[in-house]
Amino acid sequence: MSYQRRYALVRPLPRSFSFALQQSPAPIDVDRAHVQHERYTEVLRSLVGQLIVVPADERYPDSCFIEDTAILVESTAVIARIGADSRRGESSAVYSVLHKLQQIEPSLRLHRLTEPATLDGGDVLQMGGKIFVGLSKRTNKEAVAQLEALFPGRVVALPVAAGLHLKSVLSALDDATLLVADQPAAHEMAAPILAALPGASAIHVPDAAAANVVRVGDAVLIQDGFPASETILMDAARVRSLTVHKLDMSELIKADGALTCCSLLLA
Ligand code: CIR
Repeated sequence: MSYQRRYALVRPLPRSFSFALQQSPAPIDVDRAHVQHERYTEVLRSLVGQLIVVPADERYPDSCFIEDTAILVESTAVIARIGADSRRGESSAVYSVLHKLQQIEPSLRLHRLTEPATLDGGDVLQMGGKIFVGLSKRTNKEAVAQLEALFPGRVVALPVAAGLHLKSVLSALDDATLLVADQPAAHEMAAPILAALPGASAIHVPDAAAANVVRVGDAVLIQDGFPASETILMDAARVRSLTVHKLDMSELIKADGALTCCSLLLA
């Protein structure tokens, strides 16, 4: 399968990012976070057909984590109801941008999850034609039911036993390769995914943050600053002839952000 993406949506980091939600409070250097996010944006711009920038919004400190606002499955966009109250309003600007995109992409269909569903895009992993949904503090069973109605036979729900989101500890390098943090809870989460995908296998990395990568075309974005995981990821990339882009996202990690969370990718 092709991992090419025609569009990527990103949302610039607001100055209010210093008030982003954090599982473990740590002071954030917003200037540095801004530089890290800009670099991420520029790398992505070089890899996709068109980069769409959703306007920043100071009212939402976490809004750079645009992945949580929607899930894009082929030509269908499902607008999420984000689990955290303080973030719920983030989805409307993304809806507006996608609605506008329909003018040039008429095949793009838009749906909205409705109350009482809550879902963060970070809890959704698409791999091998399946849609894995992590049941977490942010994502509930009602969201799973609404997704099942939209994508019959493709949705697999599983509990999030570690990390904020499903993809806080795992991600897809390709349709047959799951990257998984080498910790018991992450192994537990990976098991139903691998069971649902015959022929798929896991690559384990010691650092949870490094288990989250973004695959675009023949390139992969990985976290800088995790040397033990990097050796494993570089090897996996070399075997698959992938170009590696290393990104330092240390300030975004303080707000529990991973690489996938800073973009929405449309095939
Ligand atoms: C939050 O707690 O919602 C944000 N501080 C982090 C969201 C990260 N999103 C993601 O991994 N998809």
